[in-house]
Amino acid sequence: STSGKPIRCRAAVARKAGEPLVIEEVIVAPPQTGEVRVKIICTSLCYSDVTFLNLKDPPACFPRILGHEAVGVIESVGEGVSEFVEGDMVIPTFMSECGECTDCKSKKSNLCSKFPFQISPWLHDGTSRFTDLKGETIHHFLFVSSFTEYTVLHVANVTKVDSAIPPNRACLLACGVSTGVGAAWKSANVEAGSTVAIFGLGSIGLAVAEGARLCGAAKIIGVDINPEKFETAKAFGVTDFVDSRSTGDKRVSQIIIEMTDGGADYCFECVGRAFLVEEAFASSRKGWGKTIVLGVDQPGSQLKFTSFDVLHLGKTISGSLFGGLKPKTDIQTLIKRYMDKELELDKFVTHEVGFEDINKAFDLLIGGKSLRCVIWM
Ligand code: CXF
Ligand code: ZN
Repeated sequence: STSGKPIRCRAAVARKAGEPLVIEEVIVAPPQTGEVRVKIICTSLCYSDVTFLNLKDPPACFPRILGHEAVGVIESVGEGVSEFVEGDMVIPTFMSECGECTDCKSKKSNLCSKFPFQISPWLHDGTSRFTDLKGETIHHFLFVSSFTEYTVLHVANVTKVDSAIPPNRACLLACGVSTGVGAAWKSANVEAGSTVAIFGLGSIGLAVAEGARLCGAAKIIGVDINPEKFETAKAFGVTDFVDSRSTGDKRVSQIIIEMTDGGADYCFECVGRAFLVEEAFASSRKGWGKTIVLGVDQPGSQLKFTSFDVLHLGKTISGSLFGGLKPKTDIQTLIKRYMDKELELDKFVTHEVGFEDINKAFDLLIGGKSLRCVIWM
């Protein structure tokens, strides 16, 4: 058995900003107290991996093992771990759930305060389990680092899953699809018959549509600069489309207000641009309109809205990480809904490649050719 010993295996290492990942051998230390070592089965690529590969200034950090949408099997457990045994199928998550803090105990929050969300280059204790063959430390990413045959995770970042779900579907639930579906289901709590507007029809926007469709939304308006995305979007429940590049002298919000007789009940920003958040907020209905921010903008980006809107028009705006989902309970619910053929995960997987072709997955996503590309280890 490999338990208790360092493992030498292949990893795709981000060595320099903007450059292709380098597949090389690395050493993965055994799990420490409260940790597990996981053999990755497959991982998919999320746009955040691209964002952090391209980043030149902090929180950029190299060399680093990126990847955070994966599924794997427990290879060994550290001291004090009773939640998992060797052979368990698990999904690593960038959101932690200690189960004991005020946030974990509240059903209103998924922001664990014992192991807070951070873009840290380390595990929670400020150290790394990865070294290269020259002895240099390799950094972690989002407490997951899945672009490697083996990784080490804190148990607060691991959810056990039923091995009946195919791995190339399970991995999607670790980030993008759960974030979008969760935003509609948990953060917004979209009701049957309501109207929804989604800004940005990438994987996250389409996952919001899928969530809104499951919640029984009557009208789901997709907004994008690329009208070609509408055909794909129809399969995800989008019923109407606004091409934001050809609205004449009208603002997108004016068009949505006309389409919804006063504004959409729920608006979602899935791009990460402040002006689009403002447009989404302006598109939401007075009295009860709710705007949910999912997109990640540049650090320090500011939002502007009038106090009239907030006070007199009774609108609300909020954000959520991971769609407001609690990893250890809500991923199970999403798996059940996939198994019951309600949640459609298959349509998100547009490509699959072997680990040696991981850089092709990056090219496909950056080129707008893929939704989710599964990378098999
Ligand atoms: C994101 C969440 C928001 C900050 C950057 C990372 N997580 C996954 O893609
Ligand atoms: Zn992600």
